Order: sequence, then structure tokens, then C-alpha cells
Amino acid sequence: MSTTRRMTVAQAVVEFLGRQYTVDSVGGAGGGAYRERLVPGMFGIFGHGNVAGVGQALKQWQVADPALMPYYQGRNEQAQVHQAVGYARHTRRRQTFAISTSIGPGSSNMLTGAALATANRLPALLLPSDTFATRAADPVLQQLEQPHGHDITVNDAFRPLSKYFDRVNRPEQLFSALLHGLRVLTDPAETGAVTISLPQDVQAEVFGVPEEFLAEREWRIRRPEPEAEDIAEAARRIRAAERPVIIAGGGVLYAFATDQLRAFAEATGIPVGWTQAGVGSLAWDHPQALGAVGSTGTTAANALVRDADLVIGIGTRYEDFTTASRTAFQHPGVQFVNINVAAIDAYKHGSSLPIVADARKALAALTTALGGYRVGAELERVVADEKARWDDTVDAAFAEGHQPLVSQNAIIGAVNRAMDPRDVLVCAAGSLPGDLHKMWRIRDPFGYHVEYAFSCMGYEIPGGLGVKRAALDAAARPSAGGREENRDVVVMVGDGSYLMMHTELVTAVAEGIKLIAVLIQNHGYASIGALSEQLGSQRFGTRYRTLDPEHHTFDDGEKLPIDLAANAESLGVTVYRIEPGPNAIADLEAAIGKAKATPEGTGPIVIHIESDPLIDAPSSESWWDVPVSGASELESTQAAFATYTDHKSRQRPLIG
Ligand SMILES: Cc1ncc(C[n+]2csc(CCOP(=O)(O)OP(=O)(O)O)c2C)c(N)n1
Ligand SMILES: [Mg+2]
Repeated sequence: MSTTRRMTVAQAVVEFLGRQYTVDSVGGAGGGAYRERLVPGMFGIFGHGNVAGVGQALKQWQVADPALMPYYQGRNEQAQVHQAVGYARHTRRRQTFAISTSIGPGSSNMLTGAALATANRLPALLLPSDTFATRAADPVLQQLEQPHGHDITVNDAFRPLSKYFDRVNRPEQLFSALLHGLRVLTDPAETGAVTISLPQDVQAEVFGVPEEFLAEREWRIRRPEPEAEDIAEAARRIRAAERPVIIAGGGVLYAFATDQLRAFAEATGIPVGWTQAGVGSLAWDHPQALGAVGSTGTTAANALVRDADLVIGIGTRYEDFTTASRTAFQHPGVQFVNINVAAIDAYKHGSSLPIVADARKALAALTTALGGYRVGAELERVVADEKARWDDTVDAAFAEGHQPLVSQNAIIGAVNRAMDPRDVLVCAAGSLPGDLHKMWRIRDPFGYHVEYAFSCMGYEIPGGLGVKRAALDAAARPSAGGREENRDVVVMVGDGSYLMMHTELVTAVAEGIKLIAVLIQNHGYASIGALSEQLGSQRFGTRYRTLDPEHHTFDDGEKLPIDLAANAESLGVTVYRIEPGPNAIADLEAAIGKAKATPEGTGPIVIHIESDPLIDAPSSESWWDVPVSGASELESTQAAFATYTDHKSRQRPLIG
């Protein structure tokens, strides 16, 4: 006979979440099994929607046992989701935070975070409060009213952005809502934002909760085996191929398959390129490492992919940058073998051999099935030549001198040199992600975290803070047995992204978290400026300048008298300013070294450096489909349209 305990819905949510564990057969400390809290804490910004419900429950546990569900404070609801996502990626989708918000704007502020989590296939547990289920207060402060349906609230906007959405209108619904939500949260093929909407009156309602619901529960990460027929067919196709290439995506990292990938590549001689999420699959200086694939790729990877007759995709979503808008693959008979735990990706673009399986297990099986096979010497020579050509290109870009401001290429080189192999680089939007994808010399599977599924300006600082939390927690864990050392986390952020969302620096100050941010001031959007120019739109609206009222333009006025270093200082952040001039790059390296030497616990550090927005990264010799106006009064647009039409002719509807 099960006994029940009387408690509020909010108390049941908090206690339940405090007892959930993720277990995994791989990726534990020292390579062993893994068992950790699925939800190690909850973020909350309180308003009338959650202050008395979830807020009361958290306070009650903070008094009784603060370890059950530690509460954390953010400054913006969206940023709290970003922190959860950063944490989730660094823990390989096995841990994430819950986020409690008030109703109305508190809830809807999380929408962008929800979309980002879902787009990146990263778990985040969203607990937006909602208007009264009873409608006792109606319309309550911050309630949205729709004439065509009284049951619609702002929280319905989470439905298309979430992998699971539920609303707990009656206390008894909580059991199924949480159990289904956590099933999705821990499913490698389904994970993303899980949203459980909690009406403010229901949160405070009392009901009987069975003890077994509140007992510890384990969620095992599924690592499905490939089917034997699929492996046999893949092996047959690989043996028949002359120019095979591997595209490694984030799935390689989430499956802890880097050792298997290296073993497979070394046994067969097949070269490896990677997507943004896949950076870290192989070290940059491995002789078979081609680097980034696609629009933001290296010339080496793009040359190999262009002529490949067989592409082996492992854990990739094949998004538009990876396929260079479906122009990357030009061999007339190219075929695809796609290994992915999610069927949506395995079958994408008409792949002729989808293999729905765990990357680690599939790679091990393929290596066995291909015993004795090796690519020809000619392919190995092409790989070595192309790789050497690109490495020289990056060496030259990193060595660019100041003129009078430094290039972003030289800044990336300096940051790369100054960081330890195990440190983590975090970025999301602007010109940096593409430049980093091309040039970052990666040395550790956890060393690179660029959110590029949503490429959301403002993710950098809160996302980086989430990564740093995960690194600190991993190092502090007794189960790590001293094997997991702490890592420095370095965020690279543009002035545009910084202005959009930097306020989690205050959160890092409050908790004394040493997050290092390199802030690149170039007075506007280098990225979209370059794109605009390339497409004939003359950098319109991409500079931060004073308004010229006569011509109504922001493009030609004075630079804004803005000092982002002072802005960071005013928040209590330690700031190092790099003076422009011939020593800027050496000073930047020294500043990163100094920041790294600062003890943990002393709070965030921002390193402010100015750069020239007009110096681009080396060309990837690739393309990206951004439609150009077919009719125009501007000559620049007419010229861009002619180039556009030429590229369009190489686009393939399916990739086969
Ligand atoms: C939230 C959001 N809005 C708009 C965009 C489109 N966008 C991509 S990059 C960019 C400019 C970024 O500026 P900054 O951070 O200064 O980087 P820079 O381009 O100068 O390297 C914009 C507006 C975006 N990615 N995210
Ligand atoms: Mg900028």
C-alpha cells in the first residue's frame, strides 16, 4: 500500500526534481559508469506568479536541506535558459537546470531560450508560471486576453518551441506531466526544451502525493546498437568508394565516440571534417583532420567534400552551413551513409543509407566490419597537401599585424595560444563563430562550445557561465576522484552581442565565478556588414554610428562615445583594457594568462580589445544561400545578383 504525503504542487515539483538521476554506461569519471543529478539546481526570478508557489517550496527546502534543490538567481529569464543550455552541453546532455518564472513577461522572456535549446537539441526544463486555472482573478495582472479563446495564455507560445509541453491545470496532472517531461529531457533523439506550465493558483494547491513518486528515480541514457544489416551495407559501400570522407557532428561528442572515431579514421585512412557542434571530434593536428566543413569551413575540408563519392555523416544535422546550401557535394554519384541517434537526421536530404544508432557503437561495429580496408595512397596525398595549404593560411592570418587596429584573425590566434588545451572557448553570434569554426585549433573534446544552431546574440556570457558552472561542479564532485581538473572558460563576444545581453556578469559577480570574456569592440556588426556588402546592400544599418538626421542614416556619422569596459567595471567586473597599437596582441595574450592565473572565486574578468571590422577571415572557397534582390536600382545589387544566380546553379535538391 503506498502512502501519500500532503503538500503543494510546487513542493512536489521541487522535491521530485531533487531526486532525479541520470545514469549512463559511458562518460563517467575515469571512463566508468555515470550517475549524477539530472537537475542539480533551479533558477528563478520571482513575481506574483511564482513567489508564493515555487518560491515558498524552494525556501522550505533551503531551510530543511539546501542540497536538495539549490536556488540560483539570474538577471533575465532568457539568460537563465542559456545558462541551463551551456551546462547541458558541457555535461553532454545528462544534466540541466530548471527555470521558474513568473507569469506574462517573466514567462514569455524565456521563449528565445526555449527555441535555442530545441534548435541545439540540448535539454532545458522550463517551468513558466501561468494565469489562474480557476480564473478567480481574471484578467490578472500580466494576463493576455484573446477574444476567440479564454484558455489561451502567453505560455501557449512555448508549444512550437518545446519538445514537450504540458500545463498542470489540476494537481493530479503533475505526475504525468513531470514523468513525460523528463522522458523527453533525457532522450538523446528527442531532447530540447521541456516546458511545464504551472498556473499560479495550482502551485499553491494541496494534494496527496504518493511516496513512490518522490523516491529516487534513474533515467538511463539510451545508446542504441546499430542493426547488423546496416553495418554490413555501410561496409560494402565504403569498400567500393574511392574518395570517402567523414563529417563529424555534435553526436560524436554526445556519444563519447571520439576514441572510436579516431580509431576508425586511423584504421581506414578516411579523412575527417567537422560541423560547428562537432568541433572537438578529433584534434586539429591529427594528419587526417580536415577541420571545418561547409560555408564556414576550411579549403581542405571543402575540397575533399566537393569530390567525395561517399560521405559518412556521424551525428550531424546536415544544416545549411554544413552543406554550403547544398552546393558542398559535387561528385555526380555521391552517396550518404548517415549515422545518427535521431531518425530525423539519419534520413535527412534523402540519405540513401540511414543508420539510426549510437555513434560510438556504430563506429566500433564499422571498424570491425572493415577489417583490412584502407583508402588509396592518392587520397592520403590529397589530404596531406590540402591540410598543409590550409594550415599555412591560418598561420598567416594569426600573424597579421596591426593596421592600426588588429584583425579579429590575430585576436583568435592569440586567444588560442594563450588558452590551455583543456580550457573551453564559448561563442554564439557575429563574425566570430564562422571565423572560429575555420581557424580554431582544437585540442580537447570539451574545448569548443559555439552555439550555432540558433546563433543567438547574447548567448555568449550566460551560456559561458553555464559551462563554467558545469566545469566547477565536475571538478568538485567526489566521484571525479581527482581525475577531472577544473577548466577555464573563455567567452569571445562582439560588441553587438555584449550590448544585447551582458547582465549575467552580475550573476557571476554575485557568486564569485571566474568567467573570462574577451570583448571585441568594432562598433557594430562586422559579420552582417560583410554579408551586406557581398550581397550588394552596402553595409546598410550594420554600423553603430550617430544618426545623421538630414539623410536619416546611421551609416556615416561619428562612432558612439561608448565605453563597454567602463560598463563592465560598473557591474563589479575586473576589466583589462588592451591599448590599440603594435603591442595589442602580445598584451592580449598576457591578459589571458593573467586572468587564467587569477584564483577561482574572485569573479568574472572582461578583457576589452578593439579590432578592425573590415579585415575578414580567410575564404572558405564555399558559399551560403542568402537571397539577393532580383530587381534593383543599385548597381552593387545587380552585380551581386549575377554572382548569386551562378552559385544557385550548383545547388542540388537532394544529396542522395
Ligand atoms: C538575437 C539575434 N538578433 C539578430 C541576429 C542577426 N545577427 C547575426 S550577427 C549580428 C551582429 C553581431 O554583432 P557583434 O556581436 O558586434 O559581432 P560582429 O559581427 O561585429 O563580429 C546580427 C545582428 C542574431 N544572430 N541574433
Ligand atoms: Mg561588433
